Amino acid sequence: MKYKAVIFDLDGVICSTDRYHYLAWKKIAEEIGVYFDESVNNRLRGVSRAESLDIILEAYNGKVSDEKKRDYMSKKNALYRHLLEGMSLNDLDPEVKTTLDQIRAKGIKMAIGSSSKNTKYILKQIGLDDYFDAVSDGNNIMRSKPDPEVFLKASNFLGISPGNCLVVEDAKSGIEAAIAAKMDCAAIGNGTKYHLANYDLENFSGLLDIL
Ligand code: B16
Ligand code: MG
Repeated sequence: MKYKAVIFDLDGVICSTDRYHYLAWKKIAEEIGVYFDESVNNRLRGVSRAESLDIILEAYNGKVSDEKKRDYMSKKNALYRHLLEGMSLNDLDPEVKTTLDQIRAKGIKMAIGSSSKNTKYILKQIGLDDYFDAVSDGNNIMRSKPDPEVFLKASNFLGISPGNCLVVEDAKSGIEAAIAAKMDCAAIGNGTKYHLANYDLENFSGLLDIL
């Protein structure tokens, strides 16, 4: 079997926290007074908090100090964490959990590869803390997607070479990161519209047809 491991993106793949990123950034964009919609939000998928703010500020005429940027980022994270607090085991789609369990039953290793610094908290909220064989996230990388670092670290943590890993992604930046890591990629949700991945999944359980 070609794939010995699957590396899952978190926000927008394992759970719908991409919606919470959108809501929190929308509030910040309103405070700054710049236009923000789903298409701007799609450019934030997979990129770090600081890079996300820079993308939002492209629409701003004027200079924003580093101190003010830190302020916006910490406000955004507080809004986002507040939304995460309301999450529970019910926010894990049964289709996702059943599919993960079936992948595990095949003897395939599983890891998370997320740009988020909130990964551990989110996994706890949906009851998946301690579920994955490895977690590579925003706390152990220097460069976020489309840089391959987060996925290469995940494959290293698992002890499985990149050529035997399949990445599952909803972000253009994430698909590009998988390609740069020389890993195959299955796109889902927003990620399918770019037709850049090896597979475009209609739903999460479609993974079982690949593995
Ligand atoms: P945080 P993923 C990414 O997570 C999100 O897609 C992206 O929108 C966010 O800016 C980034 O995490 C950083 O998140 O502010 O929680 O550290 O899609 O790579 O799982
Ligand atoms: Mg994502």
